[in-house]
Amino acid sequence: MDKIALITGITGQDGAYLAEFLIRKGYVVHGIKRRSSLLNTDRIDHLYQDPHIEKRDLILHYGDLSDSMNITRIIQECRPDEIYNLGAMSHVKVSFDIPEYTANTDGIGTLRILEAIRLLDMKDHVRIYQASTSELYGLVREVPQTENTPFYPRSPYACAKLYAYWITVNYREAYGLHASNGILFNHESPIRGETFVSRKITRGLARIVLGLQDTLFMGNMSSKRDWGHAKDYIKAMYLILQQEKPDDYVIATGVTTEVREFVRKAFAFVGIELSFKGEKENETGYVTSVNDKIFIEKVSHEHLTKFKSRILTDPNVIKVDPGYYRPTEVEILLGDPSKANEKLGWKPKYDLNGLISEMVDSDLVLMKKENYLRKGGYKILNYFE
Ligand code: NDP
Ligand code: GDR
Repeated sequence: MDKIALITGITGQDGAYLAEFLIRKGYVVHGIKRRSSLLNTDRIDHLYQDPHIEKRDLILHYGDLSDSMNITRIIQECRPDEIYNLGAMSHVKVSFDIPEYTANTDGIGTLRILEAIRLLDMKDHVRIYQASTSELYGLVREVPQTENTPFYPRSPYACAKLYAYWITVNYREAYGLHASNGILFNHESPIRGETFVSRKITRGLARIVLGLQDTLFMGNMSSKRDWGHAKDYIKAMYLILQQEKPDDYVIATGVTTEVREFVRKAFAFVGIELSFKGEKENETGYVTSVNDKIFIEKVSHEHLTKFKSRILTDPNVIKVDPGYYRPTEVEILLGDPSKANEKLGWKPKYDLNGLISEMVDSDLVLMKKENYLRKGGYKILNYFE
């Protein structure tokens, strides 16, 4: 019998990679997608199968983590062996604008799944992965952070995830559920949501070099993150559920980098050297030199000439908009993945340079397409945040 997995948040970055990974392993994957006025299944389109096909390995259900009956019914219908709870309002800054919704989805949503399993008497049959986060460490109590570092959440998102973390532990201890937390540090990819900082940078860079945008406005560039690749991190989720005993694991690379340095590295991939000057909202990132050969190879000769004349009038490609600051910031995250290394045998394949170069290349392809459409007189989307 094929194993059955249920993924909440299957339309998101991690859900899409995990679904592909599990299908390749022979699983039948069920996913929960939200009703939306526009199609929201871009990331899993390549996995989609016509509902009229008989033995499908991807089956989507309409649902929402705020709807207990819906969640209970889906679990009852598909009777999964493994549940990956990845669904969440996952943007830290946005959680300050919609704190109640975030608590309901990210916090109580987890409880709804756990209670459904208890109610359906499936606790001996199913294993649950909870998408916990390094944001739990917030105002960090120690560096690096391990499974034993105390939590200090700094946003409504992190507070909601704190509840989800502990209710997962509680159901494990109280009812013997095979329920585990993966405390994942930031992980990115070419399909990362456009408003997270990594993707905002690689997308903005691609638009700037192609003349589609003049400036990239950033928030706090001094914060530091431990960035990995989502493809590595979804493997850790799978490994966590293959363990005989449920447990909680930090998943990280063990390297931390400033946002400012991420910007600098991304621009260097297309041959642009940046320096930064000024303080806080007066800080700018300006072009100090351009390597013609790399620029032409990655972008084009035509755009090199245009970009060079543009920086003669204004070399400042990065500016700060305090609108992107958060009321409370998480300044530094650095994970110690020793436990995952030892117990799961998990090690990331990508380093930061590999991640950034893949993201830059992918966004260049995407924005070249946009540029081509624009030149042909077709409408292209605005990217307002
Ligand atoms: P995304 O934002 O890319 O995806 C979130 C998914 O959750 C989407 O499928 C979204 O649907 C869905 N969702 C949102 N609200 C609801 C709801 N009310 N009911 C059901 N589904 C909902 O996140 P990631 O893939 O990056 O992250 C996956 C999980 O891991 C999240 O829980 C996140 O908080 C957590 N996490 C992520 C980290 C990272 O660095 N990426 C690090 C640590 C934890 P739709 O597509 O319709 O919006
Ligand atoms: P984060 O990711 O908050 O760590 O949460 P994000 O990429 O949004 O921010 C990382 C850091 O960059 C700073 N920053 C900016 N951030 C955004 N989004 N936009 C900007 O313009 C900008 N300028 C600077 C931020 O202040 C922050 O310090 C992500 C999400 O995926 C969560 O769901 C997940 O739990 C954590 O990672 C681990």
